[in-house]
Amino acid sequence: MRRRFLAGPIVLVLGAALTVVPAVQAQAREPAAMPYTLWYDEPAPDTNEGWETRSLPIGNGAMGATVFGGVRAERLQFNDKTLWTGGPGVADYNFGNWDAPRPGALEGIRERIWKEGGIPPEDVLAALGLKSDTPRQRRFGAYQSFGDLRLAFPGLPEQTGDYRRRLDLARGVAGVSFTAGDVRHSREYFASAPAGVIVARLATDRPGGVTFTAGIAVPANRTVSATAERGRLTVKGALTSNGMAYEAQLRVLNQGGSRTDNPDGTITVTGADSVVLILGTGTDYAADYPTYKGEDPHAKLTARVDAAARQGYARLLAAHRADHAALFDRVRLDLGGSLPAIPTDELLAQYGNGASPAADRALEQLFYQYGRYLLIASSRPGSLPANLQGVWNLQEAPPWQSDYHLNINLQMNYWPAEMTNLAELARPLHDYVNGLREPGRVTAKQMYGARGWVAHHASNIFGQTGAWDHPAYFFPESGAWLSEQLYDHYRFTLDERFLKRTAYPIMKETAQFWLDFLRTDPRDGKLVAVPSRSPELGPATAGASMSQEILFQLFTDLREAAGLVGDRQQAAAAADVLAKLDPGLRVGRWGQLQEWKEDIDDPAETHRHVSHLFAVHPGRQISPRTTPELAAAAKVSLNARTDVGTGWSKAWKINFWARLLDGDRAHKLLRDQLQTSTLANLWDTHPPFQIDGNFGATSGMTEMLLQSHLGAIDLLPALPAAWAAGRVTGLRARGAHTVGLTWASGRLSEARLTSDQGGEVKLRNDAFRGGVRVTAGHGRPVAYRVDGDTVTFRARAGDDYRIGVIGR
Ligand code: FUC
Repeated sequence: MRRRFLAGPIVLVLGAALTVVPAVQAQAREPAAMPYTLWYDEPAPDTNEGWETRSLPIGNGAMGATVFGGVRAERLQFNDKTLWTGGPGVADYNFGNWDAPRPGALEGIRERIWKEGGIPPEDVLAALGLKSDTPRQRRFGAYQSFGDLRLAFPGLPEQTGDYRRRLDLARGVAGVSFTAGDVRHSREYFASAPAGVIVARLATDRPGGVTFTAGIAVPANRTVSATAERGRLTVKGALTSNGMAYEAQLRVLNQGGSRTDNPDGTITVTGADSVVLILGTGTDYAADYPTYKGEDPHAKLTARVDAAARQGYARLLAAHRADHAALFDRVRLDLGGSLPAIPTDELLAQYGNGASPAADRALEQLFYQYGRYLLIASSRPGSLPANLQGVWNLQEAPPWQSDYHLNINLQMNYWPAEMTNLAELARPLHDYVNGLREPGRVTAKQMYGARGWVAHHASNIFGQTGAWDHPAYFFPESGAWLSEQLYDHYRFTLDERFLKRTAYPIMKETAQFWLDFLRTDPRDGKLVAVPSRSPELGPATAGASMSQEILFQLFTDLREAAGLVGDRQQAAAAADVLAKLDPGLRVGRWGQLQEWKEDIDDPAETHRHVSHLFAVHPGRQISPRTTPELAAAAKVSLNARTDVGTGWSKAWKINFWARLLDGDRAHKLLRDQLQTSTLANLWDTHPPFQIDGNFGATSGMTEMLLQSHLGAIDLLPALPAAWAAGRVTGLRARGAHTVGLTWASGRLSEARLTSDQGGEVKLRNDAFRGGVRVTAGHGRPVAYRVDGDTVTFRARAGDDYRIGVIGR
């Protein structure tokens, strides 16, 4: 175990480390009527690996917890997204910037690149003055585990019957139940966004059956004091790294029995009928440059925990369920799946073995909704965005700091948000990007002598916008990529206020940086990024394809957005850049889409980043519908890269193949991801656990069913043979439309559409060639036009339209 727990003031009564539970009885199978439930017939082992592969996550955006489900020793490892080491609390924190400005430092590099074409990326770092920076980790910091809520039930037997541990995605509730002797025990856990706390209820079907001791253990990298007073357990202190103050409070509310505050800071309940636990956390972090420090968390935390305690369990649960369902229930997906009565780990293990296509479809449906569930649990307005592990982290030194990687990973986390009808959950991303501008201006000026703002390949919660010392990581394009995502939020929602106040100012300032950073390539007179790299591969060059594609998108979006907000000057300036900008699209000597401006792609390269296909997804420059030759080249590149890859890489490839309109190949990648990059708790694994692959897969599955990036709304654009019949409701399309689809025998039967704001709608599907009928709700006749595989009509805001395929 890497973690150490403080002995000191917290002495835990933990009972047996892990209860061995007999295999599930055949008669005690889970009812098949819970299509969105992950369930298991044993607890997660109380180890790091058990946490990663088997614990079950709950979260309310700001806080998260994972449920192990031990019978005699229950463990809820919990997190608060603001608890980080590093940052301004560390004396020499510098936001990743230089200590002294070095404008012009890159000019020599640029000269060399013009002459040599490509140079070792290490040379760029040397010119930037970045040496191998051991303090980096210390300054940059890492996301932390807050601690573990441990519940010890020493009176329970080793042997239990009918054990279940489950996570109900639709209700947003995790649970553990079993029989000990002839007493039925049940535990329920949820993370409430409205109440801002994690709630548990422990009960038995016999009065007086609940006896346990609760304690909170925290990692050793902080000071700690733990006290128990009148059923309130308080654990507080400060991180050694940066002095960040933290506090957790647990209220223990027993019905019946007795409760004792122990001098060691634990609380014992004896013989209660039921007990409600309310857990809250806080830190003195504030998303506020440059100190990132706010007030001590104690007062607000106490108020929050007490307010929740006053509500009582029934009201807390009802409010949570209503809040959760209002998001989760927006999308239904039926691929013809039918859940067999086997635990989820067995379902996963059997997936794709040919025995039960209906079980495979059920797992796919579950995995799809799990991506949505995880976003609901890890990204709520007012909290930081979902990081590399969402909101869940166990370690002091988590993989890649469990940070915000900006060269694909953070972006991928939010791919499903708009299209799966969770647009408001992207607000933490918008706020985060907005918050990078202020530190990013300093970085732009110090490192490049440029206006605007810049961030590089990874950031923390303390405004790190400077470059990292690693040669793989030179990526000033992150802000431009994030701008594309902000503008896409507008395209999906048509929220003009958001465009004017948030997206447009950010896009404009991002573009300002690029106007200063771009250079004219003396070889052909085109504007290129230099130095420029294809994430995390190859030499430092001028105009690597991904850089150019991202910038093409930025200036294209900017031109359009400037038109919308009436900024004519900016629209003209963006048009001017676009006329000179190298769009980054070239077909190379082996028919591939070139990854660099020079034709140097190695056909044997299988690197997980397939960056030059940004133009296919999430970009819009390449599609079989608009640029068939480039799309064919993209396929050549993608095939050369093979289908292997880390979890997120496979997920991205689902999106690519969907955009390339090859449903069977997209489905093959989904299958690969489930079979080789998915853990028993359905978390994506890089390896190790990394949540982007979950979000990327949900996005990819949606892209198979609906696309709207090219103007028309493309219905079932990449339907695989395996999904011959199905139904989906509640998807969102750009233009602020909600779309439902029904299909059978691999062909669309009917589409339903409602439009928030109305306007012209153009739908595309091959089946329209055979005839179509458009009707509106309330029997209103609708004028429509069929043209090949498209049907066009004017929608009225709020009306419900049916687009039926004739002959179906
Ligand atoms: C990028 C990827 C790695 C990993 C890390 C968090 O650097 O290349 O595979 O996903 O981010």
